[in-house]
Amino acid sequence: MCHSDSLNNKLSKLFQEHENLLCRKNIPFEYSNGIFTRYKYPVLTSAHTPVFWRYDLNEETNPYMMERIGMNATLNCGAIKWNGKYLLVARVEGADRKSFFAIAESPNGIDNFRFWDYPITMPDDIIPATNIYDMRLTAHEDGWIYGIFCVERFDTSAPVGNLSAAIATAGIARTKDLKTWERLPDLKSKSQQRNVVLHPEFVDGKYALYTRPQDGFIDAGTGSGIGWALIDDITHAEIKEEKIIDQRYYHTIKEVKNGEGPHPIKTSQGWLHLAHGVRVCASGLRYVLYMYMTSLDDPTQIIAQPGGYFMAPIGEERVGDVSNVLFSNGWIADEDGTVFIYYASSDTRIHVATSTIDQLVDYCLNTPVDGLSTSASVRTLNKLIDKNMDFMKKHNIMP
Ligand code: BGC
Ligand code: BMA
Repeated sequence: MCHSDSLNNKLSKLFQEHENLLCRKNIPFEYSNGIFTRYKYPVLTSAHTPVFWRYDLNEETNPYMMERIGMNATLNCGAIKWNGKYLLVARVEGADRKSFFAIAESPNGIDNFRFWDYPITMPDDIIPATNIYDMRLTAHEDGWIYGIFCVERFDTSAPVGNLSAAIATAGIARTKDLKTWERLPDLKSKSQQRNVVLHPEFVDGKYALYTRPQDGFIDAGTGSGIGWALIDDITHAEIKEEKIIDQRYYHTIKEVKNGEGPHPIKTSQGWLHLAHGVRVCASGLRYVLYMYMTSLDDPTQIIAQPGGYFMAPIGEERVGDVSNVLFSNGWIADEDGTVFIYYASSDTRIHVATSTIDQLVDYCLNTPVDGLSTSASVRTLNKLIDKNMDFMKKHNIMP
């Protein structure tokens, strides 16, 4: 009796604490650079996963009421507005290092995210995957919602004893209700692929993919960057020709690797893109987010390239399982022009930042490009200072 009472107490405490976390109101940070607003709390953490995913609630089979299945992190989510709700397809990583996809839903996009009862049971391709992650969602004009994600398998050609060698491919699945997913064959490509994203519209009557060809599993290798490929048949997707539309440069935030984030947002002035850029430093790889725009007439042509990063990790965002990483593969453009940017920090938790389409377009069109050298950067800076000096003189403003 006494036992059950204390068990009931434990259970109700677990549920209560969980409920408190889920219902916690998020608070925008007052300080902002004018481009976007960050929020105080992450929108999803491993603690947001349902209590009944982690605990066996039955006292007879779990007398100590211990966690039976550990959840390690929630990260890199796809995002979509669906029946008036803000949905994230999160990459949930268990304590066993396997990732899977699970949907969390919020009424307002900034807090109150709650996981659906079951994760997504993703059907396997012919060769089962060891891991899947980082889904990009695209509600395509063909009427399906596609999820394209990274599929990782062991590289069976690796030398004996090398248990880290892997092969990355793009998995493709589609759905009409986000519950039942039809798995299509993985993308056929000459190189390994990660960060593959489906463009929402047909281009020349074909499906269009943003790609990221890579020589090895980690190494982006020769000449790569964000690529573009037209696909004849999405149910047997194959890259026949691929061209790089956003390349990497020496001594920039995307020197080592870059990859498309979520699919671009269509605006009256062009396609608005969010991507990640990687550079290498003594502490490892540093991942930041950057933006660019492409032309509505020809989505392979870049029309705006703001220099430097758009967002980089700050404060607690800097630390996690893979520190010094911001990664985004999901955003939602609302009917009123608000943009909810969902980004994960250090492969551990998911945050939101808000902005508007107008602000982001202004950011892209009016942030100076990276001149690729220190002299160019100082020239650009001096130009702005000169302009402001004139302005301050004219208006009698004392700094
Ligand atoms: C991890 C990914 C990572 C990739 C490359 C995978 O095994 O799950 O998070 O991006 O390796 O480092
Ligand atoms: C990658 C991505 C992400 C991850 C990042 C940092 O290559 O695909 O899954 O956030 O590495 O570990």
